[in-house]
Formats: sequence, C-alpha cells, structure tokens
Amino acid sequence: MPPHSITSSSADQTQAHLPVDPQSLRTAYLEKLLCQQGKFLAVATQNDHYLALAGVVRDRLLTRWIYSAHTFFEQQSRTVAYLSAEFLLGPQLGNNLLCLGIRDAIEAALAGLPYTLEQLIAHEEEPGLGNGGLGRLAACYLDSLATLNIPAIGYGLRYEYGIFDQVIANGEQLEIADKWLRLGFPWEIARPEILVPVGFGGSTEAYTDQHGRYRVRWTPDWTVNGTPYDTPVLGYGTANANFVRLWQAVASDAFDFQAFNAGDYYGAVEAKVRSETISKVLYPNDNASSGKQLRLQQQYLMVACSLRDMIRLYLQRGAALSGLAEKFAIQLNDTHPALAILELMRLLVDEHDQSWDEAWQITQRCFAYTNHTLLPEALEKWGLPLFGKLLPRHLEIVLEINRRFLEQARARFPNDPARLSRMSLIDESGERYVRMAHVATVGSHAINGVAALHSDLLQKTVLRDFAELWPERFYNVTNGVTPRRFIALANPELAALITSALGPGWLNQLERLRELEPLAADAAFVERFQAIKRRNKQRMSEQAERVLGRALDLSSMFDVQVKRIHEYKRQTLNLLHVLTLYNRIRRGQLPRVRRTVIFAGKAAPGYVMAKLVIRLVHGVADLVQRDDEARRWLDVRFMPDFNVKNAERIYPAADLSEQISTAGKEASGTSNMKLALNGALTIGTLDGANVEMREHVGAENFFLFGLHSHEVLQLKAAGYQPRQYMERDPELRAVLDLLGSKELTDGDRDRFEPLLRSLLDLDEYCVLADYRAYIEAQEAAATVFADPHEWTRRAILTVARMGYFSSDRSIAEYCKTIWHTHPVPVTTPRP
Ligand code: NBG
Repeated sequence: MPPHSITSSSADQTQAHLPVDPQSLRTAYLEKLLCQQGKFLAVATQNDHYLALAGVVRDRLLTRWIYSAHTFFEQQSRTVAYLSAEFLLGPQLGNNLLCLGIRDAIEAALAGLPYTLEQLIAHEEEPGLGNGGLGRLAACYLDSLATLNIPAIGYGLRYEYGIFDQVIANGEQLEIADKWLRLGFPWEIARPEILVPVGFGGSTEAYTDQHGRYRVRWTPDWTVNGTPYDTPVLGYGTANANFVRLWQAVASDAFDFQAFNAGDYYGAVEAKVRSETISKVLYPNDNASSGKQLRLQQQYLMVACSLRDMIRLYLQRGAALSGLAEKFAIQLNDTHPALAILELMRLLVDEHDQSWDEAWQITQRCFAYTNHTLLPEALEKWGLPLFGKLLPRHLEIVLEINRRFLEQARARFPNDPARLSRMSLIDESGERYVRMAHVATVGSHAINGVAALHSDLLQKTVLRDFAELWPERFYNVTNGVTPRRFIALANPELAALITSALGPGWLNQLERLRELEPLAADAAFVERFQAIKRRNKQRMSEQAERVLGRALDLSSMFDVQVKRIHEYKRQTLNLLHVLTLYNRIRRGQLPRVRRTVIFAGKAAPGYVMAKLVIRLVHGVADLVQRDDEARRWLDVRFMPDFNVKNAERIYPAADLSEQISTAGKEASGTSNMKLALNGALTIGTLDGANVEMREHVGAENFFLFGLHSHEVLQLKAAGYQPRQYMERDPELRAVLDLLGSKELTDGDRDRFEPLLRSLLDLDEYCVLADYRAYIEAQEAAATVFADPHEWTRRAILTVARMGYFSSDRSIAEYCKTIWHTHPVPVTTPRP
C-alpha cells in the first residue's frame, strides 16, 4: 500500500535514508546476524551471512520502493500491468547492489568477516520461475520499465517449485525438484492481509435485476484464495522502483469449516492441500502447451487475483470503473494470461453493472497481446468440456464474444464460411476447443510479435485472417535484453573497459556502444578486449573443472549453444558438425582450429527426443575423448543445470554463438543478443531476431547459412526427402552411419535409432537440408578464428553495433506505440 503522506520533515528524511558508508553497513550487517538470524559470528552459517547481507540491502532499497509507490499514488500515474505466467528473475543480490551503487561499500564492510561479497553472491539460489526466453524476457522488461521510470507491476504466480534442477547421470538428464524457498527468499515481502477469493466450477443462473436488466449469477462450487508476495525491482541510474507481485494459492477457510463441521476433519485438510497445489509447481514446458486442468487453474488464479488487485487499486481513488483503461495498460505475455479478457468482462458485467458494450470497450482498451511462437504445439487450446466444468461463466462469455465477433466478421467477409470457421474463437473441426490466441487477439487493441520476421509471419500465417480484418492493430516489437545484468553483472571487466572508453552512462543508452567502432582498429584496445575474453574463458574453465572435473583449453574456440533443448533449435545439427570434424580428424584431415563445443540447456521432462539429444551430446563427448588425436582438436562439454546464474558465467566466455534454428521457427531468440553483447560472433540462420542482428552488426561479421523461411516452406511443399541429401553427400552419410553405429554407444547400437529415424524419415526441421551449408559456414568461422586479431576486430564491431538490442529500446517502443505511457520520475530526499 502506498503511504498516504510522506512529509518532508527533516526527521522523516533521515529515517528514509539508511546510511551506506562501510562502517554503518558493517554495523547493520552484524546486527542482522544477531537480530534477524539469531546467530553470533562463531556459529553463523554461510546462509546466515547471506541472509544478513540481503537484509541490509533490502532495508536500503525499500526507501526507493516506498517513495515510488507514494509518487505514483499521488500522481495517479498510468501503470503498466505486465501479466506473465513466468518471471525468470535471476539472482537478486548483485543486481540490487548495482542499482543502489553500494557494491564497493559493501565489499569494504565485509573486510575481515568470514565471507567475501563474491562468496555470498555465489551462495544465492535464484528463483527459477520460468522455463527460458519467455520468462527471462519478462524479467528484462521489468528491469527496463523501472530504469525508464515507467510505473509498472509484474503480475504472476509464486510457484513453490520453479523449473527443476537438472542433474546428469550416465549422460542422462535427471530432474530434481527445485526447492528455491527452502533456505528463505529474502527479497520478497508477503502481504498476507490481502486475500483474493477465486471461484471454480459450479453453475450459472440467469435472472432479471431490479432495473429489468438481464444478469447472470455464477455460484462456484469451490473457492481458493490468492495471496501476494512482492519483490521490488530497482531501476538503474534512477530512484524508481517497481515490483513483481506473485500470487500463491491458499486454502479458503470457509471451505474448510464446512467439511470440519460435518465431522470430516481429514477431508477438510485434504481439500486444503488440494487447493494449495494450484501454485505448487511450474509446468516445465517451453514452447509446448500441456492442456492440463491444473494449468488452467493456475492461469485463472493468476488473472483473477491480478485483475481484482488492479480494480482495488483503481477504486481507492473513488473513480468510476469506466476509466480503468486510462489507469492500466495490461500486457498479456503470450496467451497464458489471456483468460484475463474473459475475467475482466465477467467482473465488469456481472459484478460492476456495466453493459456488455461498455465492458467490451473498456476491456479492449486495456489489453494488448504479445505472441511468442508460431509452433502449433505451443498454441494453447482448452477442450470445451474441461473449460466449461472449471469456468462455466467464462465459457458463456467466450461464446458471447465469439457470437458478436463472428457477426462482425461475417459483415466484412460475407460468403466466406471457411474463413469464419478459421477465425472462430472455438475450434470446431473435431472435438471443440477454445483457441486462446484468438481470444487474446479479439480482446486486444494491439497485437505484436517479437522480431520483424516473426511479426511478419504471424500476420501471414497464424493470425492472417485477423491481420486482414484489423491491419491497424498489428505491430512488431523486437525483443531486447538488459545490459545491466548481461554486461555489467555478467562481464564486469568488459563493462569497465567500455566505461574507460566511453565514460559513464552508456548502460542506459546502449546505442552509445557505437562509439566503440573506431577502437576496433586500435591495437591497444584490441589487446585489452582479447585479454578480457581470455580471463572470462579462464573463469568458465574453472567452473567446468569444478562441475565436470576437467579444465578447458583456453586457446580453443569456445563454440557455444546454450538454450532449451528443442528439435527446432537443432542441437543435433551442431552435433553433426562435431562428428564431421571427428571423421575428418580420423582421416588425417586436421581442422584449422581447436574447438571446445559447449552445450547447456534443460529438456522438458516429457520430451523424449530432447532428452535423447542430451544423451547424444554425452555420447559424442565420450567418443571424442576416447580418441587420442580427436581429443587434441575437439572437446565437447555439457554444462548441467542451465539457469540465469550459470548463463551469466557462460555468455562472457563464448567466442562463437550458435543460433541455428530452422528458419521460421524461433520467434526471436534472446541468447543470440546476450552472446553478441559479450563479444561472440554469431553463426546462424535467417531466423527470429538473427535477421535484424545481422543487419546491425553487418553481414561481413555474421556467419550466415541455411534455407530462408520461405525456402523451408517450398522445400516441404515440393515433398522434402531427407534421404536424398544423405545419398548425395558421402560425408553426411558417414556421419549418419556413425550415429547409428556402436562406436558411439559402446555397444547399444539402437540407442540413437529414434533420432536417426526422425532425421531420415521426416526431418521436420530440415537438418539434413541445411547440413552442407552449415559445415561451410563453420569452416569460414574457423578460418577467421585462426587470425585472432581479425576475430577480435569483428567481435568489437559486433559489440559496438548491438546497442539496438537493449530491452530499454524495446520498452520505449511498447510505451510509445502500444501502452501510451510516460515516465514518472521519482525523487527520494537526499540523505
Ligand atoms: C519464446 C520463443 C523465443 C523468444 C521468447 C521471448 C515461447 C512460447 N516463446 O524465440 O521461442 O525469444 O519466447 O519472446 O516460449
């Protein structure tokens, strides 16, 4: 709650600012150990120390949060509500120190105490409340919103178990439950006084109210409460702080008591446990929809609580609900929160007495929708029986929206029933489903894709009919990433080098990196840049030694593909290249450069093929290791448990960035940006944001290969026969033979049979069609890498030209074209 008055009396000012000099910080720290952790120095654990430090830092960032909340309340600021089922925030301590600018003071304060700041930062376990790019994008956007002084709230779910921890045993992925809350998460503030009841199931009943209006009453048959936990999100270079508000399911007492009074104590407790499972666990699928009832419950809990919260905040000012869209710009991060459209209609019509037309106007003006994928398996749809059973009133509402929408579409496209059935919010081609992408599109005033190519394909394929009906509602906003985390925190030496060249301020104006261009020809600068890359490789090698037991060859090319394991991302193509090099080495044909091929990424637990790819990485790694000559040239590594923390160690060490998805499949990609900003050159297809990255860094600094997206479609339409590619290319055949041989699997010849089958029979992702072009692009990369000066020159130019891909630019575009919001600077009193 924003405070109702913060006076500017001097007493308040001194309280508002806790001291940040090393001596006071040290005192505060020791106090936290004692008064918060209940420990004295001799018995405090590392976790006690971490929590003590986090407490000191949190106390100091709350000032900014409170002043921000106060300012936004006073000014009745327009607020962005970013609704997302995932927020992959990453570790908090380092980022908060960076934003507060007290890192050095803390380091000094800890002098002579048992743990260094570095150790305590390394101790932190991150809240893994997301799968991959989509969740991390949400976190980057919160960072930029705060940095750009845009009032915003991130709304999501507080999963008790985030994305599983990945452990590798005998070359296979094992999933371990992620108990991220076990040792405490000190950055959040619980708000137990806020409880939002959320109904499920039951029935609806029509009636006429006292004004003679048709009304509907929904009587759910069970209710769960949502309660929020807030985590502040600081801006960089500004006093503004926003927050992410994550909902947790708690059993509703009313429900318990009914059963209890009937003498069924055990049943009551069981029901409590059942309703609390709603926010238990994050579904571990990236780019795939599970269609499960529990997932639908999660989505409804999230949107019902978030909307009720917005309306509560709005009504505090005593305004009429008709102005809701002036107060909130609600962004749907993919369709996971798209039920919000139906829920807002229900709240306005059933609970706040609005007419359908008024309610629909408000709703459409509130919402905007970002699509993040064209993959059919990821487009969410809910079977009508399940939907109607869980959300009977929302089913009626979606049917009514659809009826009105189809009427409008029919007027525009008369005599085109095929088009109308394609556009319908309900898929009636077989069993009936609610199509969430259509709900999101129809209920929004703006729809956007996440890279130029993706937005274009979105309007030509998945949402084509809608783009023809409402071309003015479609936009592109190319993704971006935050340079605070992915340069300043991940690669402090590079950040310092850039500051030494450009002076301060570039982290908030990333386009200024362009001023580095002339330095690509400056021998001293090139040398410093190289030395930093080498030290980053050294640190990564130490990490590899700790977790895999063997250091890395620092003079080799670090060839990096780190992202979720998915067939469309084609980790297999990368492995076919490694096997090609292996076969060549065995034939005495030595490569130009030594390579360390680094993989990392999680596979969805139920995705059999992706898990097999992880086994294949390990199979290929072992094969190479067993051969004395191959081992001198090649090293294949799988770094387990890819998450934000590990990513921050890997990106700065990369020489080559693998962005090799089948053209048309990767909506944007964001690791492509993070790697390039850390000075990696890209080998990639014309897919997602690669297209724009190549335009920015210059074609001559990008190793391009492969079919274009329209060529992929043409190839398939012409009846793609992957076997022909094998038959025409003896080197490819030899590699595929190796894949099916017992050499790779020490005996178990059939292990990779399903992978081989899928490549030869269907090859959905055109791996074989792109094989030869990929091998050639890899040769081009090796040739340049053999000339370290030339490689570094291109790496510097790449960094210099990547400024466009800051999430600050993306957010500025959303603000201007979609949200129509403006900065609200916050001032805290001077300490
Ligand atoms: C992912 C895309 C990525 C994109 C991120 C963020 C989903 C559904 N989509 O290419 O696969 O970078 O979203 O936009 O997870």
